[in-house]
Amino acid sequence: MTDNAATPSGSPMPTSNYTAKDIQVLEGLDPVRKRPGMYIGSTGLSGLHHLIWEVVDNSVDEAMAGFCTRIGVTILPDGACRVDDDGRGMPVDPYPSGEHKGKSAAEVVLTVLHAGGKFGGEGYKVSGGLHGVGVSVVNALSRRLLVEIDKDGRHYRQEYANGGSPQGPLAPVDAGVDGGFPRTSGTSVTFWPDPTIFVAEGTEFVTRTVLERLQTIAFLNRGLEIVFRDERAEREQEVTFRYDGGIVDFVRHLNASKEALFAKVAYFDDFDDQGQTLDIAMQWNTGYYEGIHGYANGISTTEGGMHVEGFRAALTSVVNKYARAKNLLKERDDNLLGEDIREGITAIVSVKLREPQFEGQTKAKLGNVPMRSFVQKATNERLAEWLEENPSEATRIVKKAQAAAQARVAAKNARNAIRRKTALSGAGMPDKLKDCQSNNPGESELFIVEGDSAGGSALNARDPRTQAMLPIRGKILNVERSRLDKMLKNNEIQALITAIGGGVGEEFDVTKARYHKVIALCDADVDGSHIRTLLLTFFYRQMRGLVESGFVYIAQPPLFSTVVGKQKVYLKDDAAKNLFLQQNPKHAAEFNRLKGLGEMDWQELKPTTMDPSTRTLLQVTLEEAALADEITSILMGDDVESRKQFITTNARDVRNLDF
Ligand code: 0RA
Repeated sequence: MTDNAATPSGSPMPTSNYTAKDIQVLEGLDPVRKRPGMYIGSTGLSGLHHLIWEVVDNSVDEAMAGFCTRIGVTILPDGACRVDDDGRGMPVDPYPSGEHKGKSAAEVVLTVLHAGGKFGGEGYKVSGGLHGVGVSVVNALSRRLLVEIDKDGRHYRQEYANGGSPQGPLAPVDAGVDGGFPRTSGTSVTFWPDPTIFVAEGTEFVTRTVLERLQTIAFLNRGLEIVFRDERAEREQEVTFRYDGGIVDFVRHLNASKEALFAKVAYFDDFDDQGQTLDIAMQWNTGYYEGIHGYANGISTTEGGMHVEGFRAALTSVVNKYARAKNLLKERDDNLLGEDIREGITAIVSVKLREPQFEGQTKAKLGNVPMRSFVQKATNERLAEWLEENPSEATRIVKKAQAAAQARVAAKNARNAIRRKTALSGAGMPDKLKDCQSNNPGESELFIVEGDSAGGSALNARDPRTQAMLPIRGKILNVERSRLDKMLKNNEIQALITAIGGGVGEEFDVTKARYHKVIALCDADVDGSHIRTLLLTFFYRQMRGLVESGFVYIAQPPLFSTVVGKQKVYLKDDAAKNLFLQQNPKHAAEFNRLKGLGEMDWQELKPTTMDPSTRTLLQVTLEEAALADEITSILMGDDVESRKQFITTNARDVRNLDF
């Protein structure tokens, strides 16, 4: 097939012959350079990395077709990216006739928009291409691109410059490619992203981004070996991903920091007569949150879609049917709800299909309607079988769902009780709350104050017109470990919910919040930081709208005071103290370390921490609250190993834990 390749005898054609074609090619790829966003989403870092995914997807397609076992992704010392594989090698034979007569198939793939995949007759059944834009887009957005193909004992190469202009034809040469591993056949594509395209955020690949995506690809393609190499100075490293368990390993990986409900991972796959496939793996953990991760052709569908809908519907019906059949659910019992069954689940629902339609806000929702019944039918049959074959695991699943159902009912009762209490007892505000006089949420602030003694000086320091105060005693209940029902029985939490006034959980309504600043006022020590983290976790999980609206703040009481002349100066932290010393090198007076809010009198607390005209507040972003949540999960969750590891790796940087 290849002896009649592009040019006989391997002598490169003179470049001048290429000028006319150059212009054609550049015209062909012109739309890509004019509107890169249309093809790769953006010209920021996400678009830059899109180039890698596009090239890798071609090699993954070759792997899915059964011809490739290893893929190398290398960031070269000069910042280029090389993707090589041990597949059959891109086709090299010349087009016998037509518009592209005489050009190699590889050149057409690299220079003609949307020419990928479909050439070579058969093509692939399904394509992993992100939006299938093809490798010519990568060529168009690179200042230089080198393709090397090993095939039938020959090594071919061709180079492009300035957004896809061929510098000669594809031709066999003597020297072999310096790829990630030895091979008898395969393809390498090395590209140098064009800095005139990726202006805003540059052309530097982010190791973490690449590693994460490659690991996911390896999980989704069982047995495929992906070798990542970073050859850039100071960050040399090599990482190999290969999962012989595929998405079963993926589920174990996701559950690794949690306590699994049982050791087995349920797995099944299926395909239809059009070559569409599904792979599903799942395991429950003892936690309370739902983690169903959908993929379509290897792309994460974070907004769900038809495949996930089909899975959820079948899961609810299969588990209920099983529970009835085994009399775990009695005749008089209500059916388990989907949310009860999904509590603590970790699942991967991976489908491959022709022409995926991506919809939704972020184009991350699978829209192909037939996928719903395909997944639903397969899950109905295969999961039912799995439950029959694994009765002890099946029983644990049902029991956990029943516990979740009970908790759901209890939580509803607890919520109703709080609501009734609020309705009955006048304004219904908690006894501990020292409310402000204003009824205008826009100017009202709620200080959540750690400890009673602190409450004393804060009470005097506040402006009673706009500043309310709620003292919190001890550590509020850790929300990760306890279900909503228990949490709602906790006095501190009840007081917090009632005081804020917008409800809790899914029903939380930020438009009903009584304060537009909710301020955590905690000590600058370890206990204070713990309470702060727990508060943020609570807001993140149960009053997310409050965080999203930017209504959550952290007060910053000073850690040091010192005297300058007759004036007392307060310094927020070590950094502020160091800066002060730098600016006042002759300063000799001692620094007082303020141990806690309790030690400050109200005359100190007011200007430094509470008076809006002199204080500084830290506004909490959703990301910070999410981070607090993550830290809480690790620090308070059941998995001792993760906790140990987290504390060990972060011990030197405790400030990161300190919100
Ligand atoms: C179509 C047909 C053949 C190989 C490929 C595509 C192919 C494309 C890429 C892109 C990156 N790596 C690749 N590996 C293979 C087979 C052609 C033949 O057998 O001659």
